[in-house]
Amino acid sequence: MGQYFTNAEGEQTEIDVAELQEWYKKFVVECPSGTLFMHEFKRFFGVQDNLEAAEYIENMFRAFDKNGDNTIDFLEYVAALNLVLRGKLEHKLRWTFKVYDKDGNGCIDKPELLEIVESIYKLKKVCRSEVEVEERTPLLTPEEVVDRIFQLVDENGDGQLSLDEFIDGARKDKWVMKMLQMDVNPGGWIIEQRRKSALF
Ligand SMILES: [Ca+2]
Ligand SMILES: [Ca+2]
Ligand SMILES: [Ca+2]
Repeated sequence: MGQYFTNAEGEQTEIDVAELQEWYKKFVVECPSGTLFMHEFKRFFGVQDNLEAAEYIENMFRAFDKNGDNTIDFLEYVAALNLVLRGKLEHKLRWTFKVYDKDGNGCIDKPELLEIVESIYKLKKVCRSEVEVEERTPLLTPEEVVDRIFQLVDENGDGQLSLDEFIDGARKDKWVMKMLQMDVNPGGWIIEQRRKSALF
């Protein structure tokens, strides 16, 4: 027996009741008002004083906040966690696309991608991720990463990444996937933050 939720793709996903209760317990303990504001969200991730990570968290918050009322309610919280922790690759890529597409016009342009790549770089340093260490090749600058992603992914060369280009590009090219996976796989990052946080 489980509770059904509609995910970002409009599909029904089943969530185990016991797990849901566990999530809810954590949610109400940390968030008695039932809605999560940006500053609380940041506190849960322990980044309220970390300006470098703040931008990434703000993008993530916007992607979690489906109805755009600037708070995250329990359903949005569950939908987001369910996607991040268990979603299929394509769903994660769609979610990532939404995080990257800051102005929400349905395309990712270079400044949007650069902003994200830069904040991921800083964040990864902050979190002492293995991502950079495991790379034997010299680390590209964020600008170089963005240029290369556009070269590989912007198929029609219009300087914008559409959702289809984004998903196809990530699937076709291992390097692109890896670069995007710094964020495509926010699950790993969130699980890491979870240990430091009572909320997740
Ligand atoms: Ca909301
Ligand atoms: Ca955009
Ligand atoms: Ca394009």
